[in-house]
Amino acid sequence: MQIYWIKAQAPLRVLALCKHLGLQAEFIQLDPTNGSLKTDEFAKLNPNMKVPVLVDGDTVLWEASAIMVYLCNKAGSSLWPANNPAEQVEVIKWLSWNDCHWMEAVGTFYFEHIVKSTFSFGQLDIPAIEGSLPTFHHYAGILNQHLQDRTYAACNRLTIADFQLASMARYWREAKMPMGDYPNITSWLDRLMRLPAWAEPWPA
Ligand SMILES: N[C@@H](CCC(=O)N[C@@H](CS)C(=O)NCC(=O)O)C(=O)O
Repeated sequence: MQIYWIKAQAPLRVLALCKHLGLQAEFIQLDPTNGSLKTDEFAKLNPNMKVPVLVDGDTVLWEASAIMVYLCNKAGSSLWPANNPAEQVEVIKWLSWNDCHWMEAVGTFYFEHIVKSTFSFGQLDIPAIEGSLPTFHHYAGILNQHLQDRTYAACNRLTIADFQLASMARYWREAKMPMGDYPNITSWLDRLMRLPAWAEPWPA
């Protein structure tokens, strides 16, 4: 099994999960600054020209959430509730909420403070950060309320929904996300950081 990655949040979820599940893979690091995601060869694996991409025999898969389900099925892990339709609905709700709403809420902070500095993509766009504040507070309030009496996002245990939701928010301190009013979110993020594979997801 091969996993293509760059040092960014979507592959991070997959790499952390792989490590957490103890799955072996060949990890192929690409570089978004040198055109290695824009080759014809890579476009045959993922026409979106993005990572993560998983190749396992004849299976070629893109989209981090789909890859996470694949990895859980391969490992027989309940981080994806393969045999429980009611729990699947709960996990998919949070995967979807992440992709449609939470990513938008935290994405500008993450892009401006983490992606730009990781890949030398230029100066901070302060108006963009300020413009994202209402969206941030709206959705942070919803997630904070949801986590009021919960240890994890779904199913009363760790699932792939936690990895999906936390992949940008984990950088809340460095990315200067204004989390002051959302202690349930920061406690949950700190709790996840106690998982060794989540704390150090990158291949050696
Ligand atoms: N929805 C996709 C997002 C994939 C994505 O945007 N990957 C980014 C890294 S987080 C990427 O490959 N960026 C490099 C580029 O666009 O050149 C997923 O969940 O896998």
